[in-house]
Amino acid sequence: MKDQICPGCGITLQSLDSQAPGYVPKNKAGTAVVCQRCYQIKHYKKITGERVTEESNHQAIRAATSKADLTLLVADFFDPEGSFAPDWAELIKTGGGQPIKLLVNKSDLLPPRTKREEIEEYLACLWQRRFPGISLAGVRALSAKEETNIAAMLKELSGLRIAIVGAANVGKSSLLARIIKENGRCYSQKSPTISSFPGTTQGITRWPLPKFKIELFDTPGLIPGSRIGDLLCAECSGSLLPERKLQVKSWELPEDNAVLIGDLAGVWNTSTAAVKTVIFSAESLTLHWTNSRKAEELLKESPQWLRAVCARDRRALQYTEEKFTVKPGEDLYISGLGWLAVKNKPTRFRVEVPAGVEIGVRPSLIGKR
Ligand SMILES: Nc1nc2c(ncn2[C@@H]2O[C@H](COP(=O)(O)OP(=O)(O)OP(=O)(O)O)[C@@H](O)[C@H]2O)c(=O)[nH]1
Ligand SMILES: [Mg+2]
Ligand SMILES: [Zn+2]
Ligand SMILES: [Zn+2]
Repeated sequence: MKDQICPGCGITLQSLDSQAPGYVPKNKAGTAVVCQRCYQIKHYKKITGERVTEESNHQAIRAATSKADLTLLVADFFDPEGSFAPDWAELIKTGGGQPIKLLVNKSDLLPPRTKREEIEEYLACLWQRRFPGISLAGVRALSAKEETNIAAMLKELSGLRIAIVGAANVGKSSLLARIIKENGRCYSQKSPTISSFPGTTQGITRWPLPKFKIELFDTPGLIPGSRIGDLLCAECSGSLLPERKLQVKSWELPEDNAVLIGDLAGVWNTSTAAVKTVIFSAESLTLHWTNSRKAEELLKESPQWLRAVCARDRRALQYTEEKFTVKPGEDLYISGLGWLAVKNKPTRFRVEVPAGVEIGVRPSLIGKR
């Protein structure tokens, strides 16, 4: 079994340590299709064992991009900031100067009428700000889940070896699975492991696809550490991913009132007037509007009906407070959780979020700028 790779996640298989990555029971060795971890994910939707280190992820990405002619960097439109951690610049810049294309995934979640071009333009601008000096050879918004025209996209990549890289959970393996499906039957026994747990892919897997005359490398996802999910256990992190169209809720929020985003964050209107707000978040989160004092209490008490994560994760979160003024045409974003836009006038907000989560004000991601 020496140097045998799990086709689901790319880890080197071993039968010596059941707790270490790549474990396959001895009696299954040789016949096992995937490692025990992939097996548990695929059949029981459970995650077991330790994750490989971030250093090992970096090594895998360096190895894959150095072998490839092109890098496809996958981003999640729902969390642009969490898709581009500024300290990845050195890693993303390929040694041989191979071109980099940006794919903005999960566009099936966009509210109706939002144009994909808007998202493409937005993420290309953010790219320039976060990775100055690293140019993009193209950007395209798509949905690994629902894309109907992958073949057209792949035509222009014919003849290339391509490394798929990006943050954990943006949908790299899902995109690969979509392409494999389109390629035809020869890979029906094998497919990359996909799950809502961050860190599903643990090493490099290689996929020659004769129909499209391309060879793809899937790689482990990077963990920026600044997304809300990065502070949670794998199950809770996955449960915060939006699965259907985003929840978009409008409120006339009076002064001294607040909106709670589950029991994970609170946004207080500290201006002297009411403001029309729009919140974009995953459909699974309870959004609750109440007065200032009640909001404080609820965020502290974290009642079951508001609860978004397990009690253990919730206890470990340390809260911090920041203040922002948000103008029409801007969003107040909380990485991995969603964002709030204001409609009629600039408004001051006080925000309580778990320390370590990136928050800030940006030009509106969706809607007129
Ligand atoms: N709505 C939607 N969900 C998607 C899409 N692509 C992937 N997902 C979901 O995103 C989650 C992560 O998908 P993966 O393909 O495992 O992501 P990954 O980038 O390979 O993650 P790692 O292997 O952990 O780095 C899963 O719950 C997928 O179902 C998409 O186009 N739309
Ligand atoms: Mg993956
Ligand atoms: Zn595996
Ligand atoms: Zn948890």
